[in-house]
Amino acid sequence: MKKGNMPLIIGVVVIVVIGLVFFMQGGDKTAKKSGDSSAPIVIPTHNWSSQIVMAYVIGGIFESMGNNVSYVNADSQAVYESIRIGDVTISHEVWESAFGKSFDTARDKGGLLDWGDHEARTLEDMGYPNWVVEKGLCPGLPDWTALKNPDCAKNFTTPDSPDGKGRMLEGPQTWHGDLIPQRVDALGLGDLWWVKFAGSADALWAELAAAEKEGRGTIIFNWTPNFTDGAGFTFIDFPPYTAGCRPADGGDGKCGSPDGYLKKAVHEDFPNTHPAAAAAFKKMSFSTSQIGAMAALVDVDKMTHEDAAKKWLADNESVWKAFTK
Ligand code: TMO
Repeated sequence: MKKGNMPLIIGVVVIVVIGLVFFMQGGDKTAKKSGDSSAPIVIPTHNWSSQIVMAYVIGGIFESMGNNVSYVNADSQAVYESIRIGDVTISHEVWESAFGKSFDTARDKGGLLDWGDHEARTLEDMGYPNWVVEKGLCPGLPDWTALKNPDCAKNFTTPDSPDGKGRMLEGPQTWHGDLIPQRVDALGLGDLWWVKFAGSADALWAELAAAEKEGRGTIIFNWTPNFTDGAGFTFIDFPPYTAGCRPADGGDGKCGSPDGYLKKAVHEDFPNTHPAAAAAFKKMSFSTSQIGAMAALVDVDKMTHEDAAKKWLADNESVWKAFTK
């Protein structure tokens, strides 16, 4: 070997070693390929089934793109401030009726971006299983004025009812505060009805089963999309919602809930730190039947939220892979 070749050989070796180091870094951090940070995308979980399953569905989609994900259990009102300041990265189920006000407040302060709506529209309101009317327990429903009839209200009393009033079982108070008790009073129903808050979504479904077994009427808070879609549940027709009709917005409270959006939101830095994941999340849109199915895997089929998400992803590859392209 000629002495004069040494610098060339050393040069080639150095270039090969540098190339190998770059290759290996790229190999174990696949997110690099897309330009996304390896910092975890923080996804919140709340206390109703579709939201938790969808958290793992979206987390699974991000992971398939090479991203890191972490999950944090968060209060469903306070989460918008957490996203605004960057402690949480996204929200994938902003329900207009329950959370629209908290969402607007955080967006207006700056730091939280509206990332578009799902295809599904939403309704969050009081309603009843259809057998309540089939059994003649409250003729005239779903028109709310049927609730003014004392012969209706008496069929909804429970042992804990004050003065024998009919009971309405609202969801956890963190969802809507005093919205429903205020409405009951505003509509002049307070002498016949009282509102109890359930501790969890599961307590609502347990109430449906208990009332049917006991043959008494029941009115619970429920929503769509949910596993109860198409399963014989009817929402009560209250006077229509109009902007500003709620006491929290300065109104008299004599109104039902809106035909609402189901929105997505992100921290403002997300499109910079994770451009590929942010682009995929922007495209994500789930339908009423897709979201109902996510809830049913847990509430009907009794799967864990994580297993439900894995099954949903396995059964719907063509749906979600389109979001990542
Ligand atoms: C926010 N929720 C779906 C429980 O109404």
